[in-house]
Amino acid sequence: MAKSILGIGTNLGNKRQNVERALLFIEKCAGKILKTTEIMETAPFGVTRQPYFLNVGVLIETPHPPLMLLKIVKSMEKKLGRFPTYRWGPRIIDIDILTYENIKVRTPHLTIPHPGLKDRTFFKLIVENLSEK
Ligand code: PH2
Ligand code: MG
Ligand code: MG
Repeated sequence: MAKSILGIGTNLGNKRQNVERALLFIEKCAGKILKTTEIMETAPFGVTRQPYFLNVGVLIETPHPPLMLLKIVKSMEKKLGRFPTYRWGPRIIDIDILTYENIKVRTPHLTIPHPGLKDRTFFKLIVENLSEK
């Protein structure tokens, strides 16, 4: 079993419901939820002319290795109704793998720790809040 921190983001439709549904999917498909952060209202990063986001962090205990976890996350996003827009554009749901144990991963489709940790305050807050001291 491994611990991983996921970041959920949503800025389309019923955002609170999107978060609730994502948490149910995560518990069902990705691993046991150990802890979540508060739901944060955040200003859009990257492309600023779009609705504000709800972001929440989730610490899970998962049996799945990183690339398998990515596959599961992508399939959950699809089941939750995500459709393609553009880079940094609006989305019903986005589930990102922020950390996975202390492991570094670098493949064309997955980088861990998430590259956005460098410049997104809400990602930093999530990881600080959910990392065990
Ligand atoms: N995700 C993005 C782009 N911009 N802004 C906020 N506030 N929250 C996000 O989760 C977010 C974003 C691309 O994944
Ligand atoms: Mg993202
Ligand atoms: Mg994503």
